[in-house]
Amino acid sequence: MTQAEHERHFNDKIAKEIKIEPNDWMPDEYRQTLIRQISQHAHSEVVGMLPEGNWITRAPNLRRKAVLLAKVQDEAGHGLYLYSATETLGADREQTIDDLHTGKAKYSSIFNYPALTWADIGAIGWLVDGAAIMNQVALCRTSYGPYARAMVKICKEESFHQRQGYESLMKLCNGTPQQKAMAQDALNRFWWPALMMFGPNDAESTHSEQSIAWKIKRFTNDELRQSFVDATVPQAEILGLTIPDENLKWNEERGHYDFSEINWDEFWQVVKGNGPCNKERLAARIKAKEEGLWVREAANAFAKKRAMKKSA
Ligand code: BYC
Repeated sequence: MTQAEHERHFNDKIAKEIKIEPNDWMPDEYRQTLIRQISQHAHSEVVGMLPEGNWITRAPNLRRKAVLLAKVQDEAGHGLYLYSATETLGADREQTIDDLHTGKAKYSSIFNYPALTWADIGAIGWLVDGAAIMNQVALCRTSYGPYARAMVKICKEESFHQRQGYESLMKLCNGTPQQKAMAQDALNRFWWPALMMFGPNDAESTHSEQSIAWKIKRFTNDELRQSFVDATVPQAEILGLTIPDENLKWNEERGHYDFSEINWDEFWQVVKGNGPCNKERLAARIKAKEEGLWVREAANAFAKKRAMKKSA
């Protein structure tokens, strides 16, 4: 096939909602966009284990500890499916991880904020996993097969994560005044960073237009952010908590909540590496890679030994 025929065939598949699979011809920019987005998504899952992992030993009881442990393990699994999905596009996993460690690759801004109290763990489940689901349910229909299929399983688990966070906050909100105040404080600190997870405004989003044309993204950043606000405000009301935005108001005409402008300066500062925990997060990942070297070396040596035995 000529280049033009390949392109026609590819565009035809996208138009007919036929998934693009690893061995199919695809434009190089489509491949690079997917490698960028999926690897950054994988990094977010793995770095996302850090703020919560920090609370496993301090969970208030055995049940909460078991649930948190399971959630953090799920995030590790999500990272692994997603790194595998990038490998189906020809990316080298080692290189992908090095790009995170050198600061070349991004990961979600949200994980550069600290989890200061136990209520933050509830708020992360409710808001951070809630925002993640809003974005990821749409990605179950993304045009690249391995990414779409990974997202189906990930969304099922994220849904449990969101519920456990909400249930944990519900308990605090029905507890002592101090516990409720702790929940409110967590909401105050996590609300705006959660809205930032959806990325820059559509006018500032460099990749959205092309990614939507290729059906990698199904909705724009602002559309998903609005859906998240609309779904989350009633949940806050049930908890009896106040969303920290004095301009938050139901707009009858639009059929959506209006809300204040995000502090974009803060967002870009965090994305550029100047958030409260950026340096700490990367240092933790680099340390984990160095300390795990002997495991990878042992596994490789064992695999080599087995292969030699087999061929003998
Ligand atoms: N943080 O053109 P745009 C989770 C970057 S983890 C940092 O709109 P795009 C979980 C963007 O990369 C949730 N950077 O980009 C885990 C681009 O820079 P580059 C993670 C951001 O890709 C543990 C530039 O800004 N979810 O679920 O079209 C516990 C311009 O943006 C951010 C995913 O990764 C940000 N928030 O749209 C709990 C979902 N936003 O790459 C939960 C998959 C934007 O040109 N990813 N940037 O250097 C996506 O859906 C899209 O990549 C985004 C951004 C909507 C995030």
